[in-house]
Amino acid sequence: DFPSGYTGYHNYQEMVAELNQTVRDHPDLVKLSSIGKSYEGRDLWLLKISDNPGADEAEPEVLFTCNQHAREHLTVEMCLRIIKQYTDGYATTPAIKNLVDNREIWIVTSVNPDGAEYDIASGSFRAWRKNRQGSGTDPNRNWGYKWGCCGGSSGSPTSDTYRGPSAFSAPETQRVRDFVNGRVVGGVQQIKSHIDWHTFSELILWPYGYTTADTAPGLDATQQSAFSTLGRRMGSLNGYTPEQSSDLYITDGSVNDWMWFQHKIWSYTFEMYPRSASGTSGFYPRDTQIAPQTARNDSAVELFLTYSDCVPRIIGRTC
Ligand code: 0X9
Ligand code: CA
Ligand code: CA
Ligand code: ZN
Repeated sequence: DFPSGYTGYHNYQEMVAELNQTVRDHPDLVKLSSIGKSYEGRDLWLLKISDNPGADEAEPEVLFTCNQHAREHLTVEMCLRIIKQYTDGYATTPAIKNLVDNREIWIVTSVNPDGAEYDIASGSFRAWRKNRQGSGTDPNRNWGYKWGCCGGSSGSPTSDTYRGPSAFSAPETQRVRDFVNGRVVGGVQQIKSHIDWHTFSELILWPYGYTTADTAPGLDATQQSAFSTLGRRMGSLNGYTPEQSSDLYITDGSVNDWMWFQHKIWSYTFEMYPRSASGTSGFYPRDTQIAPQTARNDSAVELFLTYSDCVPRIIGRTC
């Protein structure tokens, strides 16, 4: 389990308990389901937050995913924070109610529960990143757009950025892919925007990751401008640095590139606290950082949800 100094973090069982408690507290606002199982057979839980959550209403849908990378435990807390804000806040905060009533918010609190549990199983952190299939696949190099194209992943199974033997070879990315593909209703993708939460470096990143070019097939200058404008606006709220993801380094097979190219979902990566650290210590902030570092993103998340129906609206365009 989590070592001393970290017991405020949720392990898998505690995360599931929290999701079930949310269902008991707010049955009129949330619906909990599983999108399928991880490699080791853990359920990948999906919470929907909206008014009339049992109905598929004609409201823009938004997706948050957390914990693709095992050791990035703070991101699970971020998804749980969003859940708390948009359920407990519903009755008391008009802006929250307005967003919940006019969006369908999907949250996968842990995309990689096997890796996260492995990271803490011995009682001291293993600095584990990948899933637990064989020597481990990096989920964020396993997505199916430009998979393995460009030197932004490894073909070596022992590498921390191993892309897997084929695109979507990891059950975890398959399950999220199938859920997202399933949100195409009547030929129209219902999910309009997405944030994938990571740690660390305090960054807001947008596509593409596979190329350093600002525009590329499927991403024109107007779209790039909308991505960067919303990215910069969110960065001014949480103090993170906004940039194209390839400005950090080239990645291929990342979730953002697939979400954008395949579905035109406005897909960002947020890299949370801390800004810098030595070695892998940055993945392990004490639990006293959970409250401040998740609350820090409240206003950026609210702005994101506000524009999530039509991100180009932020540059005066219509959708
Ligand atoms: O390398 C990653 O997958 C992410 N950084 S992390 O330290 N959390 O591993 C960055 C992903 C950048 N996103 C894209 N290239 N789309
Ligand atoms: Ca609704
Ligand atoms: Ca809907
Ligand atoms: Zn990560």
